[in-house]
Amino acid sequence: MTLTDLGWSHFFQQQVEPDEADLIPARVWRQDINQYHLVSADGELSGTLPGRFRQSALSKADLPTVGDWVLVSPIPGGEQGQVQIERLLDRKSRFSRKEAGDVVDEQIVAANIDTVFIVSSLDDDFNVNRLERYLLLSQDSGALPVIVLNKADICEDLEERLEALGHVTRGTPVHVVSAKDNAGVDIIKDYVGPGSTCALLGSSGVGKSTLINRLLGYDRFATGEVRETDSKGRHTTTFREMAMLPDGGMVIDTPGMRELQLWSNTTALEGTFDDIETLAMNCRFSDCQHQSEPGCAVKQAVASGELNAERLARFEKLQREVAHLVSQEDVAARTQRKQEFRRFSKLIRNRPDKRD
Ligand SMILES: Nc1nc2c(ncn2[C@@H]2O[C@H](COP(=O)(O)OP(=O)(O)OP(=O)(O)O)[C@@H](O)[C@H]2O)c(=O)[nH]1
Ligand SMILES: [Mg+2]
Ligand SMILES: [Zn+2]
Repeated sequence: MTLTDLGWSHFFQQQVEPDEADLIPARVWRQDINQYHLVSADGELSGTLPGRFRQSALSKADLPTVGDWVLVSPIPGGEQGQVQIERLLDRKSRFSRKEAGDVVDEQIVAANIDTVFIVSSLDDDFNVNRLERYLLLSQDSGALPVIVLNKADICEDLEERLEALGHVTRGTPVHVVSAKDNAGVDIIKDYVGPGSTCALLGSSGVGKSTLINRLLGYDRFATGEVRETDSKGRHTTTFREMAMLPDGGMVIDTPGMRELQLWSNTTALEGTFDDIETLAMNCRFSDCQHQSEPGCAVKQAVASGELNAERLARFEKLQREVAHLVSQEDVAARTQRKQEFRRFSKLIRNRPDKRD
């Protein structure tokens, strides 16, 4: 296997400094608690992360994750294939969300990906809002989003669902497949050539692992039945992992995400809702909130049927969420500054020349 087969390119090569020429480039295949499974041009490696990485990381996003390129060195006296991670190379793309729970931090779901397959199932779990949110998060990722609607074999109202989706896709390719019947699945291969990387994202139970097993041609990843009551999955996949496809290219399987909070800014909102932004340019007031202001072009478009009222409601909800996130980030930054100040003050106090 060559580095190019693994996705290496000029973008990564140019980051290698002259004094790093002895280091080995490797890609993060899987991450366990204390160990990174890596693949280099010479095969699999097992990497550890020196403590300095965690100490200097301002965010979890500064640590290597699945899909990342790192530079490693053999551990002197260590076993064959045991390496230490020396440096994380800049990412060419990344799909991020806000860390689940109350933590205000970015979680990178997949790094250095070319295509994001947003997988949804055509059963009771089908949810246009959720798909729209995935699309929004894809906007800033640097990867091409593609929607995959799985379980076509059990869908009775395909046309209706496609129509509902039409309001939010705005040019994103949509493919209907059935992993169970192995129907339409090959279309995914068209997006993934040698050296390129894709990731499958979506809720638990939509069939991500089943689809990947189809692409691989064997049952590599565990799959699990969905609940009968609401078609929701049981979180069968628990960690992210990369696999090599038979015809070249790589795929990342991910666990279904319970929470998909934005880690993003308003630019992504504007990109995804440019129809509303365009309408808003014709509002009488430039700071129109599209509530009850006179001369509101957005409200007018809703009244005339040109703009879907639910789409406007979702836009407003996401706008509030972004505003909330931005204020939370401010708080997090302030707390961090205070901590840093305290630490620094203590350092100064304890300096030998200051002691009396
Ligand atoms: N009817 C039908 N069932 C499918 C299809 N694809 C997958 N399934 C079933 O859906 C269930 C969930 O599939 P998984 O592949 O485990 O789903 P997942 O998205 O990987 O779920 P997590 O790992 O929990 O995130 C399994 O019982 C699959 O057999 C399909 O095309 N049609
Ligand atoms: Mg899975
Ligand atoms: Zn308005």
